This record gives sequence, C-alpha cells and structure tokens, in this order.
Amino acid sequence: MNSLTEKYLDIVKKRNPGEAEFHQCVEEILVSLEPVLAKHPEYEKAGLIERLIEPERIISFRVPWVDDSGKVQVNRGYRVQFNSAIGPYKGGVRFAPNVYPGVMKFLAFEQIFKNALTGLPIGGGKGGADFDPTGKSDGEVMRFCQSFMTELYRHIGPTTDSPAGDLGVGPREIGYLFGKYKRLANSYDESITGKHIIYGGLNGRTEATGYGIVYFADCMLKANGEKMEGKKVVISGFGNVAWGTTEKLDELGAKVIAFSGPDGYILDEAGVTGEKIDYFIELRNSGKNICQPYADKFPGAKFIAGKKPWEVKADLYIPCAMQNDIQLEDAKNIVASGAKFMCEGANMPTTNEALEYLMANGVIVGPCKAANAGGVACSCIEMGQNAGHTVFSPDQVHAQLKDIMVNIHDSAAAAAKEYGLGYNLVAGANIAGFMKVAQAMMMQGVV
Ligand code: 2IT
Repeated sequence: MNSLTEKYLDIVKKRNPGEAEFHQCVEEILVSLEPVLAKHPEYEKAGLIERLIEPERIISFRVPWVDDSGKVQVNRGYRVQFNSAIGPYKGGVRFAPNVYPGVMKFLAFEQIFKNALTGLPIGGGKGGADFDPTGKSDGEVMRFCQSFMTELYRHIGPTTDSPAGDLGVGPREIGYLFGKYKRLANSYDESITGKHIIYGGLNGRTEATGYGIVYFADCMLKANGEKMEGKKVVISGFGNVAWGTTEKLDELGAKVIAFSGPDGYILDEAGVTGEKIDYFIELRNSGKNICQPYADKFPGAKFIAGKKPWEVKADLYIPCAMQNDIQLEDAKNIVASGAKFMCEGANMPTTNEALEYLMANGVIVGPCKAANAGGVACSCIEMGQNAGHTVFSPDQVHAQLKDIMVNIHDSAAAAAKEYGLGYNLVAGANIAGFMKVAQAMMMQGVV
C-alpha cells in the first residue's frame, strides 16, 4: 500500500470508526487504483478520492412497528446515497440482523463501481434495516415494510434514488414496500425495482443476478481455454442468487454439488438439478432459513451440520451468501482442491486476506462488483420499462443481460491489460468502474 492510499484509508478509518466492512472494501479498491492515480495526478489535485470516500448523504431513521402479540418493536432503517456522478442512486435494501452503518456503507460504496461497470446511467446507493424477517408472519413483515417506507419515501424517486431487494428483501417485501410508496407518493413509477411482473416488474429480474454470474464465469473459463460443461461447482447460500446461478449452471451442463445455509451445507454429488432446484427455492421461501430438509427429501444428499462447503473439492466456487463467507482457511481449502476458478456471487464474500491468498496461488477470481452486476443492470432496464410504459419480453431481457455481462468481463480484462496487470479481473473491474465515475466527477466540478 502506498502513502497516498494510506492517507485516504486513514481518513476513512477516522471518520467511520469501528466500521470494519467499509474499511475493508475501500482498501481493496484503493490499492488496485494506485497505478491509476499515479497516471492521473489531476485526481489528487481535485480532491477526487476524498470526495469519493465520503457518502453524499446518509439517512438513518426509526422504524417502529407492532408485532403479532401487540408489542411495539423498534428497528433502525438506513439509506446511504453514496455517489450520483453518473445517475440517480440505485441499489438494494437489506433486512438482516447484522445491518449497521459499516455494512450499509460498504455495500453502497461497492455499488458505485458495480453500477458504473454495467454501462448504464445509475449512481450508487444502498439501504436496509437491522430487521430479521426470518420466522416473522406476513402481517409483521407488512407492518414493518410500511413503517420503513413511511420515512424512506421522501428520499427516493424516479430521478433521485431507486431501491430494490437484497438479502431479506424478496418479492413479498418489495410488494409491501411498493404498495406503501405508491400510496404516500401518489405516484406509480420506477422508484422501486424487483417488482412482480404483474405490476410493472421485469421479466427475468428474479434470476438476473444468478444468470449474470454464470455468464460472467463462462467468460472467465473461455478466456482461459476452458468450458462450463462438465464442471463441478460448489456454491454457498440458497436464496435468489444461488437459485438463479444453479439453474443457469445446470442449463450449461455444469453440476452444483454443494450449497449452504446458516446451519451447514448440503453435499449432493448427483447434482442439484430438475425438481431439486425448485425445492431448493421452496425451502428458502419457507422462511425457515435452513437446508437440512433438503437432505431428508432427497436420499443421495448429505447434510453436513455447522460446516462451510469450501472443504468440498470442485472446479469452480461461487459464494452466493454474505460478506466475508470465505476466510483464509477456506481459501486454503479451495487452493488445495486444485480449483482454478472462483467467481463471487455475493457482495464482498471474500476477506482481503483470503482474496490475496487465492490470487497468489493461481486461482482466477471474478470479483463481485463485476460478476453480480446483472441484477442491478436488469433493475435499470426495469426502470426504463416503467418509464416507457411498456413491457419487455423475457428474450429481450436475457439477450441484453448476456451482452452486458460479456461487456463487463471484457472491459475489466481490458483495463487490467492497459495497466500491465495481466488477466486480473479484480483490479480491472475496480479500474474500469472507477474511471467512468472519476471522469464524470471531474466534468461536474466540486460538488
Ligand atoms: O447488490 C445488488 O446489486 C443488489 N442488491 C441489486 C440492486 C438493485 O438495485 O437491483
């Protein structure tokens, strides 16, 4: 790390004490921007990085609601509107017990570069609450979402900020959030994406993130003379991202042999295919957040309690759960298995230490801000669909998604090459995303 990076990181740490995830994410990005900043001294003069690391706006608010027993509950809601240099803020809303400013800021910061990589006009933002939807009734979730939106609605809008789903916020929550938004704002518009197709949603948005990850991984394999067909894949998670990823992998002839939940992982050597994929998502939608019942239902599958799936040997690893899922010891297992590829599905699923170890040991890594950008890209397409008062067909959406993912891969690879970094998609994605935002910031003056 050079002295300039140290200076910027110091500012971040002083201004955001104790927010380890945010520090981690900024460090990962700034280190790979060192050659760019050396080539562009005008960015330092313009205080560009100082501005980039400070969110444009952070909203934090009380979310009171009444549970089924009549008791009043209070959660804390957030929206971090990080950077609007290239478009209105765009990014998901996460409901999870570990949501706090450090998680919100890391996700929003990451989103700036991810959104820039899509090539679409969207800035970076993220929101959420420290609310755990697991085990809550529909009525509780509805009351929570309505209370959350009662404050959030005044900060969002079609040209201001457009939230979508993330962990803990799926079709049910989006429906409640949109219903309340529409009533409060008296406007039926594209302020929320990830809607059901019945009321303005985009054909294919649900599986877009997962499909996009597989298109991206496919580019990685092809660039290295390999193909997806016949590959053994280990993933983590069993939410929407994991589901879309599994479905597309299956279609391309690869085999998911393990997936995980918070209670452990499932090893299914026969592969998660056909009705098993449907059951996998059914399990998630049950709201129980456990994967043990899969092993009870499908005899060949084994449930390994309390363990992570990274100890299973595979050709390709795709973490689709949460941040910091892959720690150094997991990275060692992955390297020991002889795998050549890891593609990040979740946001920041790898610690910086683990990432360094993987790359130093020859594993080719597809970084999340590039690989999982298909979700937000389709959200932006949904915004366009709504603004144009039209409906796009599934074929139109999938063709566009595939193009976007191939472009992201190629621009990350090209940026790395331009700086003499070889086929380093981690640095390349950071550089390509940054350059777009940086140029827009320079053109717009000190704002
Ligand atoms: O992490 C992400 O890119 C998302 N949760 C999707 C954001 C969006 O606005 O669709």
